[in-house]
Amino acid sequence: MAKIFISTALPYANGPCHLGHLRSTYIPADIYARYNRMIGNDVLMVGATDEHGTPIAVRADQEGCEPIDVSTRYHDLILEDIKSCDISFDSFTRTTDEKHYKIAQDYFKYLYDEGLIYEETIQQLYCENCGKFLPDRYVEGTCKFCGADARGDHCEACGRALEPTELLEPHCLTCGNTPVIKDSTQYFFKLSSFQKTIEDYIANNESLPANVKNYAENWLKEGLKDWIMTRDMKWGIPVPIEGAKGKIIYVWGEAFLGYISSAAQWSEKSGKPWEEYWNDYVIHFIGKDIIYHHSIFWPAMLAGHGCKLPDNIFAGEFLSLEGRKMSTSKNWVVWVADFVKNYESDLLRYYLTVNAPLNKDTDFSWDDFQRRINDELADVIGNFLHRTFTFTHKFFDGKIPEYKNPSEDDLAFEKAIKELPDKAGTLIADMKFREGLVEIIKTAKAGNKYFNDQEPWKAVKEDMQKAANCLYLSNQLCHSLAILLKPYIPNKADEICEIIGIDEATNWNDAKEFLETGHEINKAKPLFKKIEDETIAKEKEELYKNLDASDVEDKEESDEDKSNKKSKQDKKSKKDKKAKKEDNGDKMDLISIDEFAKVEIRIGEIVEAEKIEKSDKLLKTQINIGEKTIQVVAGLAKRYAPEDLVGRKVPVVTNLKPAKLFGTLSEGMIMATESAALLTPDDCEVGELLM
Ligand code: B3M
Ligand code: ZN
Repeated sequence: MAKIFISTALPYANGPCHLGHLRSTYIPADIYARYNRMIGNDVLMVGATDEHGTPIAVRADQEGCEPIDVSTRYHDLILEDIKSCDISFDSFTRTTDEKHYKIAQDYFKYLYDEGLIYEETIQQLYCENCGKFLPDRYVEGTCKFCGADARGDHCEACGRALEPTELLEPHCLTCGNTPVIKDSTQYFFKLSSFQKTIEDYIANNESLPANVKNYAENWLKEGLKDWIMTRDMKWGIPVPIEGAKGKIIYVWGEAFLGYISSAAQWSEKSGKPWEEYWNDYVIHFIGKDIIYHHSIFWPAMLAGHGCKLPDNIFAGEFLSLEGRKMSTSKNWVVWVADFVKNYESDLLRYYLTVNAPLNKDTDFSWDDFQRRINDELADVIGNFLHRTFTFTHKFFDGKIPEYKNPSEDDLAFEKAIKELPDKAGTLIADMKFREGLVEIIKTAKAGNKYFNDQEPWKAVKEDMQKAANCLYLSNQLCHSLAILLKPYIPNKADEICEIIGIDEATNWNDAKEFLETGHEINKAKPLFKKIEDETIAKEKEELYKNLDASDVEDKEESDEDKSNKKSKQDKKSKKDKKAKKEDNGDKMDLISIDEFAKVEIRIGEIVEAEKIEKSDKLLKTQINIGEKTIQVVAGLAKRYAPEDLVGRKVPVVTNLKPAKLFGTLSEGMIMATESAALLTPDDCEVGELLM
């Protein structure tokens, strides 16, 4: 049994949580924590709010209140957000706690006494109009490295930590004046002396993910410079050195200690030493914008103190919203608190996990959210659970039937059920949370197919044992889902356990045990409600209200936008496209295998086809794609009569966003040539997935 110290980046207490916080940090950390507890590891998961720093002080200035008022308000809201999403912290504290002050000051003093922090008089920006120094966010200007607009402490565009004096064309945030340069004595951390230590740490740590490694290596190439650890301002933890009056520890010089102070508070209550967890295995979950701090500053501060360095740093990439960069100032954001008012938080946990691997930027779109919830949670998982439970009640008195003389199909399905816990578990342990979930969904899909193939509704009349075997195994998969879904969607998992009539899942390996014949289950109840089109339309209307015309024009384009736009332009005229091709020789835009892999193509069988009124090109078709039938509008009418199409097998793109064509819903696309000739995959099975 391992002891695992899990931390989540400390959000600044100057705003509530939005979907980005959940996606990059809290949800992955929670899945990892819950899974590890379920396999018997001893987990300590800690977090806190980061209450110091200029953003909070600036906000308090703007609101005419004290910084502690601002940070308390948001600490409380953040705590609510976290609870509402069932993030299973063992300790969630705040950096204005007394204990945090003490730990941070002792740490600083230790480094100072070791000679790793030294004093130096430097030039700082000073606003003569406001009569104060302008650290960090009190000043804005242009990043000298990349030319983007930047704040005094950090450039969002290139991700670098900055010194205010490194800004070009600086101006005071409070009054807009150009600051002057003035001498001030500050305390520096000898970061430069850790160059080799950090290089070795990054190079030799096998667990660090590629994004963290790459960023860190690039920065290390520039050579580490000593780092100012103090500020001339009021809001913060006083520098614990005589003669440093009026100075505070820079927020990044103490926020990391929040991991430790949160754990130390937990130790006080639990009586268990947090150090045992740190010294066994420690992993930090963060957003990608703070890789620099966690891969360089923090390990150096730890090394300076003779502490063990983090075993792993997991950095979630960014989430955009409806194809645009999220912006709290423009209200282009979905707040967690608003979301959970209307939807169960498990839906959000599901969507933000399954949407994309965490090491890739991705987008939250309301339509896609609806599609995934309806098509995957409701149609695949919900449907499988529901039909199994209702059938068991209808034909087997609510009891798990006897399993005898299994057929080949039964044996294959039994094998898939038995293999699932290890398959999904290995992926989660390997930080592949999405892939673990996809494996679970895939098995439920296979469950639906098995159920269809066995046709237990017929078998009860003709071959009772066949129906019994089908329901025996289907219930075993339901049991397994109740356990394996727990790290992902804990409430739903508990509800499934309740129906099956077992205790809430706490042990991952219970999913390998089968329920006994005769075990009685409770009545089914609907677990996943479909989200209506109108509901989504309303969400979009609310959100898009926040965009004004100028936003539309100077919209920051995400890659997805660009490619959407591009594909629209490309489709605009085939002539254009051809001309472009000739112009460029063969320089067409290439797509990566990853992009291509996003397209799901299945073999479908057209079961119905009819003309669409007022269109001479379009046909409305119903296509059986294995586990369900979808409606697809296809431009085949000029070449085929509807009756000629019925019974034909065709490749179908099955994961397109549904759209309306001539007022008719289309949930996929039949693949055909430019001249509307069908491709004929005669040798394939219906439902088969193309690789
Ligand atoms: N508060 C920045 C952020 O919220 C900072 C993280 C501190 S983690 C020790 O992204
Ligand atoms: Zn000023």
